[in-house]
Amino acid sequence: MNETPILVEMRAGYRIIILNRPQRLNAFTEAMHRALRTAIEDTEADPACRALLLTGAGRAFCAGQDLNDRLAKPGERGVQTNTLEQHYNPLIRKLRALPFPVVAAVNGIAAGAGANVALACDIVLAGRSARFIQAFAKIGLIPDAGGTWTLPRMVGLARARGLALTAEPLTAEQAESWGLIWKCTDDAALMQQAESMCAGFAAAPATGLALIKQALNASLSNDLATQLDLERDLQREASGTFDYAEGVRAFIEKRAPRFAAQRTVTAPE
Ligand code: T3D
Repeated sequence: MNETPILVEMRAGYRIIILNRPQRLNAFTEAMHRALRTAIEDTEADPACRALLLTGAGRAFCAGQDLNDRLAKPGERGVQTNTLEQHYNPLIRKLRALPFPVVAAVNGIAAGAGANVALACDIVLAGRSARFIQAFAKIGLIPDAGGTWTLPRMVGLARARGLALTAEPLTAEQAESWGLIWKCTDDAALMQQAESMCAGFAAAPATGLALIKQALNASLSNDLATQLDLERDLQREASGTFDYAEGVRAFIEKRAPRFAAQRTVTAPE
């Protein structure tokens, strides 16, 4: 099929990446994995880009791996592990490490790895018609793309078990009330809200946001003593920036701050 599996739209200070296989609910093929990786790398390489918005075309965000690529042949188990090793695992690591906020606008079904890619983003906004489905149990797989790590931390073990073992759809409203996502919004308002959030990030102190992301990522595995040390170190870095000086000056002078236009911070090693 001749298709463009990923669309990229440029905005002032941020980019929108659209998963674009609507006829297959934006399920991942090899070509789509590769195109997404390139689109994310291009975004990261552009210092003027200070936020990323990820969404899907049509009625779905993403239905996970394209199962048409997975008609099982006996003895071909390695194909599956390769997809995780080559595509999903690097993707999840990259989304977590990008030195700017990533917003997922979940515009419909998010199933299988599609759900967990959305949940790996920093902010998840979901339209009211969206459904989060840990579809894996229905086809004999386990939640991947970080699902077994993310879910218990976000909603607790009881709900993580329920979602993973039953593969029941979770509505956007439930996802919000469980603390799995940031907000559920009317479908018609989703993209406007997501874009306005990205525009806000694009105008915010870029290094500060990158360091907040770094600190919160680390908190999930650090003990308190280690986290306090990390806060000290990252706050030292934040307080040395132009943006901090400008933020304080603007506050004292009772005017709007004019933060640096370019992002200088890179992903932590
Ligand atoms: O193998 C590895 O690499 C390991 C990694 C795995 C990662 C994973 O993500 S595994 C999980 C894969 N995803 C799923 O199991 C979800 C499969 N899809 C569904 O269960 C349902 O489609 C949904 C519940 C998501 C939505 O149902 P519904 O009724 O709203 O839509 P539909 O009619 O089922 O789907 C519409 C079309 O999209 C349909 O095609 P058609 O009949 O109109 O030609 C359907 O086949 C296609 N589609 C949906 N999901 C996938 C898909 N085609 C290929 N792969 C899909 N994942």
